[in-house]
Amino acid sequence: MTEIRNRTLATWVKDMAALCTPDSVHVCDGSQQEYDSMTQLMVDAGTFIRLNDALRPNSFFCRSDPADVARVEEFTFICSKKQAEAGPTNNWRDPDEMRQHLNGLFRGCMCGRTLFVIPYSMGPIGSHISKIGIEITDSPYVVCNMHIMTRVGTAVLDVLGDSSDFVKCLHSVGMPLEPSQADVPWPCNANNKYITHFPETREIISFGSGYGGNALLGKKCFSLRIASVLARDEGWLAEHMLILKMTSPKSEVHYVAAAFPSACGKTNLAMMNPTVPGWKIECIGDDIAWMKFGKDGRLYAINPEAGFFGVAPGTSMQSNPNALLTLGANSIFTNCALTPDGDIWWEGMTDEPPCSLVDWLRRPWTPACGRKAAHPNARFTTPARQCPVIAPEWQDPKGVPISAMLFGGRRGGVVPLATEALSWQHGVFLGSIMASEKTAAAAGKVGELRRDPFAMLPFCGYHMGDYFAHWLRIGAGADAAKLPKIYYVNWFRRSPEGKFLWPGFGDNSRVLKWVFERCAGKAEAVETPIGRLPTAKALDLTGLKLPEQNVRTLLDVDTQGWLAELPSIREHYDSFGARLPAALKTELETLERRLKAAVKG
Ligand code: TSX
Ligand code: MN
Repeated sequence: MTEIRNRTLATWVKDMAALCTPDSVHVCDGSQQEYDSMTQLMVDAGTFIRLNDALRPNSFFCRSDPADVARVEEFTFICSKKQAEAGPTNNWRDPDEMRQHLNGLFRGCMCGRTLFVIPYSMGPIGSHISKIGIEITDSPYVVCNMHIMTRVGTAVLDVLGDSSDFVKCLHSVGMPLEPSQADVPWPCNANNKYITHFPETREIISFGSGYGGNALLGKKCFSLRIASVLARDEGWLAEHMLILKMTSPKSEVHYVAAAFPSACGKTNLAMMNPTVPGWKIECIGDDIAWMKFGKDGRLYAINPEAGFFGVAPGTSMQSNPNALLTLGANSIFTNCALTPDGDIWWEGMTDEPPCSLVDWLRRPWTPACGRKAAHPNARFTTPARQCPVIAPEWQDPKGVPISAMLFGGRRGGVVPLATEALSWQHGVFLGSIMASEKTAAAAGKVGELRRDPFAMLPFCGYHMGDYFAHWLRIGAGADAAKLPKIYYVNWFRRSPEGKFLWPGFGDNSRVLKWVFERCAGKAEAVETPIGRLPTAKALDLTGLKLPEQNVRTLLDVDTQGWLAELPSIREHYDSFGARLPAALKTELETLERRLKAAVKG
């Protein structure tokens, strides 16, 4: 077994083993053999079902406890010394009190289980933008998923050497076993979930849940909540953004990063097939971007992840063929449905559902039964390297230079198809007021407007007002000509009858083409009170047959609509109190002035 020579790590592992009292300790080497033995272990335990090898080689189906199906924001805590540091968007607990409480929960919590030590790198091993985490967990499901989602193993320990520069991530499903107690397929502690972050000491402690973002601690917990604090302190950006590469027919290249709230199709955009002839789009990442300034003054991004942990329902050959092609082998499917021939299915995967299935709750299912076969938050875990449109440089340790950043949301009205920010500061303003209308999937009234600044509301590890200030500082300290241009986009504008005005999906490449040509200084735009909009001529709509009225609405500046929205933006801003940067208040006032001047004409 892999040996731990790092003294800080060895001491921590010894201490945690003494606290959690597992039956054994396994240090992960990251090998294929380790992955295979771990999946077999779970097949034997009844946690995994091996899928039909002829249809989906080396892939597994898994159902969670119905009480453990999603991230639990109400039990997610930022444990900074001062409550004010966590800000109004986070749950806060005193770090000493939380540690004491967690100590009680972790005492003996791994009885009857193996303690796994997972050394992992977020980002290509050895990249100057990458960071190392060590996750201690009692969940083999977590080990398998971390194998896909991060770079795991001995090579990480080699890079770490004797440094103590790693994020300690402690995780337990919180269900110790008595000597003769049989395990369950999905152990968890449904009534005792704690997802806790200690930004000052760069630690993560998670108890009670085995699911996704609660348990795969490299993702939301490290790469966003803890990394956002590191980024603030070290002068870089840790963002909830996809990264894509766009290549023109003349082989010119621009890289774009984009932030969207949930249910806007971020993964679909990250790997879409463009409809504009001759243009190519390739994927660098679908969820997280870490960005640092290079020596040339440009902002370089890496995808810290190595896989996709995507929402399965709605993923089809129509909405995202490249995701489905990625999923052809070596993948884990959680809370999907099982077909009679040993494959998986979910709502929206095919036009016609199969005649019979076993659903995510282990019950027989038919199309007529009136229930969903897959949980709406069912997930696939799949290696990024298998994506047919993964960019060859997706693991380049230098990262890729970002030319443009997109912000967006799901808006039936008011917000045009695309708007270019007038400046970095105006772009930060647009990011800070990002909003999306609720879909049926989440709690709250359908159609209700929810602000989700930079799509970071659940993921910023410190005060959101300070986060806005950090974004402004990044811009102020940079060469403005080398900063990415910022855009606000909306694929979801509707007609008064409720029909989508924009075809979306691959046709979003038409908007990206305009963005690309703006970056190249070639495309036209008109300055309006809300920013620079494409002219109808500047948007390549050839072959679309889009009614002229649609184009007019999509590119219309709804002055009255924007004016009507100002009170809601003001209320949003008031929630950040004195830590809201004055520059953003100024942007809001300037916007109001420009809108009112437009009304007077
Ligand atoms: O992912 C989406 N994107 C981004 C794709 C690159 N979706 C799926 C919903 C989010 C999970 C979209 N839905 C997009 C979109 O751009 N646009 C829409 C709205 C829409 C839905 C269906 C149609 C058109 C627009 N259908 C037809 O026009 C036939
Ligand atoms: Mn995400």
